[in-house]
This record gives sequence, structure tokens and C-alpha cells, in this order.
Amino acid sequence: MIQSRLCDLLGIQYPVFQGGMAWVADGKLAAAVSEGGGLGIIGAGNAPASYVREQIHIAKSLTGKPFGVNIMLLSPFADEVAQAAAEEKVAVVTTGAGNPSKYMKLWLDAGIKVIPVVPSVAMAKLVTRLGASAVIAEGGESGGHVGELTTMVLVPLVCDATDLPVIAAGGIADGRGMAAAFLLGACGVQMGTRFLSAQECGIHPVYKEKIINAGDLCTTVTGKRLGHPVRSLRTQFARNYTKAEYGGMPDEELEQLGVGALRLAVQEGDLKKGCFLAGQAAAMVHEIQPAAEIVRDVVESAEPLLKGASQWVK
Ligand code: TUI
Repeated sequence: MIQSRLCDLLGIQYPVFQGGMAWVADGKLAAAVSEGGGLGIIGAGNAPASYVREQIHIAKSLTGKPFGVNIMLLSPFADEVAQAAAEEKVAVVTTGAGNPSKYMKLWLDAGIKVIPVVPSVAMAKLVTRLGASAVIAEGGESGGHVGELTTMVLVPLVCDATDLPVIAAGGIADGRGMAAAFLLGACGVQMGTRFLSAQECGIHPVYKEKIINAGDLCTTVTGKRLGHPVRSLRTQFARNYTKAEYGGMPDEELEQLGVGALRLAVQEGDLKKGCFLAGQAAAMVHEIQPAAEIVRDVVESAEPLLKGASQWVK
């Protein structure tokens, strides 16, 4: 049984987080992952506090186990969602796409464990000083908003920079990824893309099918020019965006091109105009399974790999 100090810290059975994916990770998915022994996380994305509260109540009605809320710091509603998370006293807040400093006191005073995504050593050191309980080191293999570094480089550097538990993310979708992450110094993993194929994940069937059928070169990064690089499936939308990005479309027009595109993918399965966020690990996702089975499968296949690591030392 793989256990780590992350399990003791959070009161969870397995050190596996489900990424707080915007528009995707609702109360139902988060509860299913938590019920399965991992940590389910509701993704606030760009949604207002009313939506996030509703999803927190759904999760609370489906599980008595701890779950988290991810606050996307670029959201126009970040302030009110941060406040709602504090009032609802969720067990864990994770943050993404920015610096969480201004909310740290609010969450810590509410007794919440704060676990920011850190794309760099500097950010890891900063949030350690500010009272974070752990950090998520997410490499650029991940889906959605991506940093500069890969998981392979970021995880050991962050482990060297902080004494906090480090959760590895980006490119992890099976037991091999989990075992590798532990050997890099992590004591937990976060997966987003793998949970896109969970039975309890409510994305459009077209989205799920695209993930299941994705190959190694099926994702691409767009949005670098605007300073918000995002990894998604290489669809018609991604090709059009890339053309516009490198074809000299003015910034404001380019910004407009992306508005609403994630909703079109998640709710409508619109292959022409939808932005299907996904990590490189989509190529490793092969079937639709209950969330709890995904958690168990990843942990149980990592176990023999970690036990067998000594085979390399003569
Ligand atoms: O946040 C994510 N993944 C996301 S957010 C998202 S929604 C979105 N909408 C519009 C534009 C961009 C995104 C979809 N996927 N992952 C966690 C993550 N955080 N990756 C990178 C970072 C990050 C980047 C910079 C964290 C902190 C940071 O700090 C910069 C600074 O110094 O303020």
C-alpha cells in the first residue's frame, strides 16, 4: 500500500489528487474521487461564487471525506470565490495560474490547507514562507495553462527548494508516472487528463472519445503570444488559433477567439470552435472507468514498480 505524509496531512487513503479542471471538475466528480480514497477537487475556473458554492454543497451531500476547491487566480471572480471557499470551510484550496499571496491569510484563518500550483522554484519558496501546507509542482506536459518547465526538471528542483510535501503533476496518467514521480522526490501525484475519462466526469461524449483515441502528438500549446500558454488537443480550433497567433491578428481579436471555447468543448463537444484542454498524457488514457477504479489502478500499478526499483542496484 502506497502511503505518504500527504495522506496523514489530509486524512486521505491514497496520495492522489484529481486536478481542479475548469468547467469539468464539478462536485460530482470531486466526490467520486474522494470516495475512492484520493482527493477530489472542484474547479472554480472562471465561474462565479454561486456556482462554486452549489458544487461544494453537491460534493458535501455525496461524500463525508475531504475534498478541495481549485481557485483559478486569473478569474474575474477570484475574490468572491476565495471568500466562498473560506466561508464553506473546504478542507483544501489549491490555486493555479497565478500568485495566491493576497488570499493566504483568509484561507489559513479559516483553517483551510492551502496547496498552490508552483511553476518555479521562486514560487515554491514564496508560498512555503506564506504558510502553504504542500505544493503542486506541475510541469508543462499538463493540460490547460502551462509553465515553462517539464515535470522531470521541476519536481526535483521544487523538492530541493522546500521541506513541504510536493505533489507532482503534468504527464502522469498511470502507475509508471506515479512511481517515477516518487523517485523524483514527490510524495503525491495530481492527474487531470486521466480523470477526463472517469464515468462520473460529465464532459460531452465527443470530448471523452477524443481523449481515449488521442495519440502521442495529439496536443499542442497555443496562446504564448498573449502570455497565457494553454495545452489542448490539436483540433480545428487549435489550428485556427495558431494561424491567427502567428499570422498577426491583433491581440484583442485573438483574445476574443478563445472566449467561450472551453464551454463549447465541454458542453457541446464542438470540434470546430471548442477548445479541448488536455495534457500529453491523453495518449495514455484508454478506457472509461469509475473514478475510484482509476485511483486504485494507478496506485496498485505503481506499487510493484517502487518495490522493484532495487533491481537496478547490484
Ligand atoms: O492553472 C492551471 N491550469 C489551467 S487554468 C485554466 S483556465 C485559463 N483560462 C484562461 C487563461 C488561462 C487559463 C486552464 N488550465 N494549472 C496550474 C498552473 N499554475 N500552471 C501554471 C501555473 C502558474 C503560473 C504562474 C502558477 C503561478 C504562477 O505565478 C506567476 C506569478 O509569478 O504570478
